[in-house]
Amino acid sequence: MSVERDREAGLGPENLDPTKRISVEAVLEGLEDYRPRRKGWHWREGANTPRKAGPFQYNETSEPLERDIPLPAAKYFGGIDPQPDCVITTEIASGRFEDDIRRMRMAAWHGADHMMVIRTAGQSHFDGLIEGTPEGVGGIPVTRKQVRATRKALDMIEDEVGRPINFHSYVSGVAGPEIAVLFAEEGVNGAHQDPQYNILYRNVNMMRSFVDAAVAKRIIGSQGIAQIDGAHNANATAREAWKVMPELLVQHAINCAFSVRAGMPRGSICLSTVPPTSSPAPCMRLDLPYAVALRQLFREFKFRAQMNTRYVESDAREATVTHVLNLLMSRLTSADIQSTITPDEGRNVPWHYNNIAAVDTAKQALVAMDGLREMVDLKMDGPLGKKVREIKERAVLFLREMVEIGGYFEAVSRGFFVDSGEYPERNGDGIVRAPNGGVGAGTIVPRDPDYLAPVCEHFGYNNLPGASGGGAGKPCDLIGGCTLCDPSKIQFIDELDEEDNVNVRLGKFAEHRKAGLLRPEVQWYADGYVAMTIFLPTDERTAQYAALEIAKKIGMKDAEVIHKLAAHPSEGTVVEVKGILEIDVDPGTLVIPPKVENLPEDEMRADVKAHPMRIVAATVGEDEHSVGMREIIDIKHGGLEKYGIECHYLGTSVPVEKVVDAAIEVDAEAILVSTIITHADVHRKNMKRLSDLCVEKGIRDKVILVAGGTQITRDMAVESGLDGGFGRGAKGADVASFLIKTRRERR
Ligand code: Z98
Repeated sequence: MSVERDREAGLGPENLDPTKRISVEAVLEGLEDYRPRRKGWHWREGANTPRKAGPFQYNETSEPLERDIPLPAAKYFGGIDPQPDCVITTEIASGRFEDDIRRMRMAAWHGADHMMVIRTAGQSHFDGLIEGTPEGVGGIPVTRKQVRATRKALDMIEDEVGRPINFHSYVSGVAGPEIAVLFAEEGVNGAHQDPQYNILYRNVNMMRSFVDAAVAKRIIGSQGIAQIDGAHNANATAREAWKVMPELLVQHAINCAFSVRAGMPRGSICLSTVPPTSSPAPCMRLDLPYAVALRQLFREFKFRAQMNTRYVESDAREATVTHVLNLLMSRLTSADIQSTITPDEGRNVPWHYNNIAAVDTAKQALVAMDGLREMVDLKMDGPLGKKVREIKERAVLFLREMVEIGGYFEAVSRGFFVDSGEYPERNGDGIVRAPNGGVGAGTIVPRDPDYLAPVCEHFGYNNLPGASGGGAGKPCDLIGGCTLCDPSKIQFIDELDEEDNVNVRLGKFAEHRKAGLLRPEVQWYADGYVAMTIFLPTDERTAQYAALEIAKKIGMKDAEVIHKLAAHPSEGTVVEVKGILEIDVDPGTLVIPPKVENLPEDEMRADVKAHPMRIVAATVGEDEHSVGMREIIDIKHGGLEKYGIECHYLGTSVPVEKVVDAAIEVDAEAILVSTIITHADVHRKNMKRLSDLCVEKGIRDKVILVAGGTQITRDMAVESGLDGGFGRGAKGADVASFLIKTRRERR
């Protein structure tokens, strides 16, 4: 889309101001006429091109973002934010698109370019398209309004970060073809579609599911929408998840072959691969051969590396380790799309910051393993190669048996799939569906002689003369254009429920927003949720109830334990509690001290090298505290010595006079005193004494005077006649930066 059209559409970088939250009202304005500005999937630009970022060389990155939030440690490397070569997914299921788009914006800044929205209602349970965004029983379905608003917001966000962003949702259930058309019309870029999913997990009639899939896949494929299959669900559902490896290959094969036959380009077909197991299982022995077998068999297709969710528990640390091990698998084999579902899956806290944490985990691990495959080879002539072959053989035998007994439908009716035995072993606990049963059974009818497909891109034939693609024109010429060819024909129906719609939801907190109040939130604006980590010196069960009692005492509503971990059966337990705190803070009433920016580290070092600096330091008065001052000085912990400052440490309980004399003796440029004890205002007296003495001895103009201590503030030190003061949390870098800046000002 051209810049001019961007502007006409009210878009462009100027439309989103990084210092302000996205305006949902602006997104909703003119939504009825909004058209997606591009269709189809977008892979990252410039992958496989060697590039530099800061001091480093990378071989598996893509084009950098224009606006981003780098990993925390980036500050040591010039603030670089290298973007891995593969697309990074974040999965959102808050149910409210007006809040989802805010989370998408945050995730995009951290490096996600695949926003997967799964609605809170099983979409496959709807028999047709739903208008509005009702929150009724069963959760929220997908609707045109939320899809369009989300795509519009993403158009704004991608301008802001400088990278196209893929929007993704799910095409399933007997409304699948209608949803596929909706997604094609509205510029959705990726979709799950797998007829086996409907059959096994949603009990849709098997024939109906495949007929619908042909139609949906053809439409998805025609728009360049990327498709993700559903094989990973077998792993997530199976009792012993690692035993379904042969079946996973079979499920991928069925969906790939069917998709190609339905007219989908191979490059749009993504396998949803999942490392089948998790530690403490020896997962590399199983996950790596599985990943290799899959990539060998399905070379021509794309890989979406899902992370293992089957064994995700409530421990965010454990889930993150699983995620990182899965990312290692992605780097050792390949991934075109990297999923980042955790660490929230196991404890139902799909919150803003968990999405961000997982995106950062993927970015961090993938960038860390840049070039791994150039350095290590997978050794195929040992246990790896043997296991790869074994998995493939089991899968081929599975397929062969399926064909021998009469095909896929027969196999499903005999419970071949999601059986907990490792094929050819069977435990008889697979999912059984009857060929003539399930939702939509008996609904397949031959097309009428005068059948005309509702949109041009359609599986199979249109029976009207000139409509089957035989003539020069398009089938929809007969009806003056379909909605894919002429988007002005799309009917936009606004929300029908007067009480349950986005405007009502926004209205509830309109005053709150206007007043600029701040209330904690995790997924919806001002939802009030917070999480609290508590350690209690008792057993797990007592700790759980004690934690809830603490939550009650601090006024937390709806408190719930979301995680607990015994440190020892009786010594202690860690408990995480979530609950609601309806506390508002007016930022206008906050006293926020001005932010002091330290000089860059290199600049400090260069300054001290060019103009050597010497200081004396001591804990003054009758004060034996030494640790704080020594931490400020010590090179190991980033103290003054790190920047080349020569430090003369005089010890503790040093009289102020002695400190000043020492400064004169060594010709110090600064005197640093630590004063922790505050009894009878002794800290203020010591600071004042230091200043007075320096004046008396005629060195006040030559020395920078600094005090530190837990109770010291800058203002207090200045009031006492010193130049600077540092309190709790101060670091050597803060003091070094202050000294160098002050010296420059005096020069
Ligand atoms: C994922 N975290 O894959 P309902 N079709 C397929 C699916 O896998 C799913 C749906 C449809 C997982 C999310 N997968 C689970 C092939 C869901 C959606 O019933 O329409 O909501 O199912 O990203």
